Amino acid sequence: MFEEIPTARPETPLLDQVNAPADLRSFKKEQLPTLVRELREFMLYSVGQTGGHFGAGLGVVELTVALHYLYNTPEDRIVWDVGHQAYPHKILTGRREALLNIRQENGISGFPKRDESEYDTFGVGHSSTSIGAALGMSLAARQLKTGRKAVAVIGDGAMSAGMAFEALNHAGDVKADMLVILNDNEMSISKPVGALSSYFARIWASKTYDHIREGGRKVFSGLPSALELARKAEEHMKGMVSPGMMFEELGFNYIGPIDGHDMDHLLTTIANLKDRKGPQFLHVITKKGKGFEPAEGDPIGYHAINKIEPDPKPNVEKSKLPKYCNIFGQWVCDAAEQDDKLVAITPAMKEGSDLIDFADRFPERYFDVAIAEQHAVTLAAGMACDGIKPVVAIYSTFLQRAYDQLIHDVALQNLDVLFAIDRAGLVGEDGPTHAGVYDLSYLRCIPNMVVMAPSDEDECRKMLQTGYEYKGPAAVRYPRGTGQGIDIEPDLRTLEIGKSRTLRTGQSGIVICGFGRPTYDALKAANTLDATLLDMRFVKPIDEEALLIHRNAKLIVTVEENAIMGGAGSAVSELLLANNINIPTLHLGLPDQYEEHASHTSMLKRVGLDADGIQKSIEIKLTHISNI
Ligand SMILES: Cc1ncc(C[n+]2csc(CCOP(=O)(O)OP(=O)(O)O)c2C)c(N)n1
Repeated sequence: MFEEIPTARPETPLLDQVNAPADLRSFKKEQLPTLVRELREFMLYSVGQTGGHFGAGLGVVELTVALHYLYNTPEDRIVWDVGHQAYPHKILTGRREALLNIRQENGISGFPKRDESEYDTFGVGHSSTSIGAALGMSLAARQLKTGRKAVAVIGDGAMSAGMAFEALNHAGDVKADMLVILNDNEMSISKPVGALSSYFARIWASKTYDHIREGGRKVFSGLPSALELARKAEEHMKGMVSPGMMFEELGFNYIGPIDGHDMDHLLTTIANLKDRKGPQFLHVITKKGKGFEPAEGDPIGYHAINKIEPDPKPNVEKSKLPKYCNIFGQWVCDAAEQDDKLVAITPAMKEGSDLIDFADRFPERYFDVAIAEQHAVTLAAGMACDGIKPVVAIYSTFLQRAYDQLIHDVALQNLDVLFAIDRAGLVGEDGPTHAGVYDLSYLRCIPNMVVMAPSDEDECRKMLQTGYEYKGPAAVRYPRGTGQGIDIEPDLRTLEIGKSRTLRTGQSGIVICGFGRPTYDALKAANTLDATLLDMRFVKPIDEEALLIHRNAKLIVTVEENAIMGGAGSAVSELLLANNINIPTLHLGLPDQYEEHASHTSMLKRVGLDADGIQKSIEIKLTHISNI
């Protein structure tokens, strides 16, 4: 058991010999426990150097070694769900040194990625896709007769999503040759919720059955008629205790639960399952943060860690500015104090969305629905039908999962639901899988929606209250990270819907329309260029009046941290066009490509959304205009 994260690179002589899983497969079984120890220590050291996902990877070290030892990877396909647990997999698949740059600019991704390595069979980041993807691979192998095997490794948290069950249902139906490994650590990011987690706990508790079953398998293996007999006895048993019955009903052969840190047991069981026909389901119990004492004791706190600073300076205070998620966390408690109809819904992101206080103070009005974004939105719709005012706290990137529910269940019926959309914009080291850069485009085309983007923390609080009081579907999309250091009015004030504010009046004829966070960077550019700056506040309804006043502007510039296509800038152009106003416009935002991970500051610079970039783009546009 490790008690500290090493800050000096540990000696890992055995691990150093593994440059690909084929090297690992040349080891004797007896060497594997040493390899496991070295892998765990190297991972501790490496994540300490870079920061990143921590507990989940430590929990699957034995499983990762066993899978690469037994399967012929990359020919055989291992699909990791979410991918936050794939650090040991990356280390064993030729990226040991690269791990020291994980999530850094130009370094490897924090998640499996197909164009990073042939061992990364499927790109992930969002959860609950592994079974569907592995099933697709298994059916491809069937059709193309490649003989390739497919394994999905999915956590108990990720298993709570509908997608996982849709894929299980299908796999059973087509009798796919595939293995699903449920990595059950009794944790999601926080404690998992729902009947499914209680179900897993019951299976885990039914040790007697497990022993009989395992014993039966060992004794009768190789004797077909006896095996048949054992199976009958097993069916009988299931009638009494029924662990794993649900998966058997879906057409899977359920085995487990087994100890996922017992290397011998893992190797024997997986080796047995590997060549069996039909859908196989192995339930493995592991400990999140395994092998590192503080993480075993605090799996929530150690889900992910920050880089360990080599020389921490106790006097250098971290930014005291509140994060946007804290602005939301405070507002939702204040609003709940005033209105007992308010409920808050989160799809498994209690900590990330800062609903910790709310859950403590208003437990009966707090709903963690597990990783089930679609359900979160439809649940809110149902509540809104019957007099409750739901606030759905959801990350922009995860709301993508619930788009139909947003349109069909909420907006089409004009239901009174507030969406507090966090992590809108670029999200730095988390990279393109988690970027919240499409929401303005996908929200503004939905009838009935009010869509707001705050430029600072005080605006954010007011917009939340505005959306809350608005009788219909409303969304406030705010970024990851901290505000601008603006004083926050403690009262619950609202804004007039569809009204912008003018932050600066300039004489150059340039009018900049800021949407959300980049507005303050645009202000710096406006100062230099003597431009007028509107903080538009509302992407929908857009402030028509304010824009039409500037019908004779020399140049209208829009700035947003969203895809340019279909975003807030498009709304401005549509309005000008509809009013037959033909003046030069410039849309600044994100280009039509995925932005690779880096620090947020560096990404903004790359896409020209920092103050300098905004100014330069305007200057270039001005030269084009004057050349016409
Ligand atoms: C669709 C989606 N919603 C939410 C998340 C955020 N998220 C990342 S990991 C995680 C918990 C996953 O729990 P589990 O599958 O049990 O894995 P563990 O971390 O416990 O190993 C969540 C909610 C996500 N990645 N994708």
